[in-house]
Amino acid sequence: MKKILIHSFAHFDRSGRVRWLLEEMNIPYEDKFWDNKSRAHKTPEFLAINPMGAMPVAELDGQVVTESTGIVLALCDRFSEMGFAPALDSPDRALYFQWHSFAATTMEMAFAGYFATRGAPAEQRAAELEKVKKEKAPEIVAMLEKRLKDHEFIVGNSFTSADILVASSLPYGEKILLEQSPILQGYWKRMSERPAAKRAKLFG
Ligand SMILES: N[C@@H](CCC(=O)N[C@@H](CS)C(=O)NCC(=O)O)C(=O)O
Repeated sequence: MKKILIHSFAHFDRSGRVRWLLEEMNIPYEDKFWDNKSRAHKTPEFLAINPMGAMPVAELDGQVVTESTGIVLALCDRFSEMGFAPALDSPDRALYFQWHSFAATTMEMAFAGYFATRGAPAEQRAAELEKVKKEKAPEIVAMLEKRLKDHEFIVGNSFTSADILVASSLPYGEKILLEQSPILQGYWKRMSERPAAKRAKLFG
């Protein structure tokens, strides 16, 4: 495979998921940073790459792939021998898909209203966050705790890209999920202290 190119704003956006996986895999990649302050992602140059005007984008062997989850899954497939996804015939495979989807849909959607208040007055943001805390967070925390109270990883007995998806979504909304759960805090510490996560600078 040619050198992988990752388009992103910086280390702290969803591109960190892709970088974290590549660091775990020890695969070299190149970063191309776009300036979100000057809205470089809405210029014709970037829209020609991704008409959604959103990061991250990966170039894999000349193919442009968007969506952080899609890129992560594509890399797990491409380098399947590295075991960052359970094998096709593994009993863990179904739960691997479940947790990928849980992070990319359920967790993302819970915070969508809050994300949409970016730039709004502080009181409006706080009210939106309070709503998430009361209405959505308890069931998400319960779901994650059910698994993580007695397991090191979100699926199976080893680290997979589902851990990347779930762990990278945990700090959403000023860390309100983590605040509510020592179990999630323990998982978060285990994941964020992995050397590859640190090299990816996902968590600052
Ligand atoms: N579902 C997409 C979300 C992409 C997304 O919204 N990216 C943010 C940065 S993390 C972005 O580019 N926002 C700028 C915009 O949409 O204007 C993914 O997971 O890659």
